[in-house]
Amino acid sequence: MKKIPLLINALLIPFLAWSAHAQPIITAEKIWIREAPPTIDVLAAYMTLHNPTDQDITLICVKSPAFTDIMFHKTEIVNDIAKMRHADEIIIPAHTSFDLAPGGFHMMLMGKKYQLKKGDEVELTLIFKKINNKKIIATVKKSITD
Ligand SMILES: [Cu+2]
Repeated sequence: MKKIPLLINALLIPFLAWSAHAQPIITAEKIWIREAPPTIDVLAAYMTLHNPTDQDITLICVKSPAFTDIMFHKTEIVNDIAKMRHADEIIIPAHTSFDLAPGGFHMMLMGKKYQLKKGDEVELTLIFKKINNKKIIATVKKSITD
């Protein structure tokens, strides 16, 4: 009988170590989607991502039940005209916050599957290189201060 607790411990300790390591370590705040007229199918999402770890973390894609496709864009001013440049991934450097905000990086939400209005909440799944996915909730707003 005395051997049983030892066996359980031997199984449990590696499991606990594994599950602690598998926790998402990125935090996201100020997560919002800019409200658009009903005829517009492409929206933009903004947020601040924080990486508290010693390693750079790479966001490789985002999925949502509300959109068919999500891409990363950066707005840049070229000859006084705002243009959007595609980015393959977003790197959040160690011990740094990364802002996705109007006029800079954003998530371009393509192919809206249903109407979204102010106050609605949309699930986004952030998919990272090397660390676990993280589900977050974005709120539809007219502006960040809305
Ligand atoms: Cu864009």
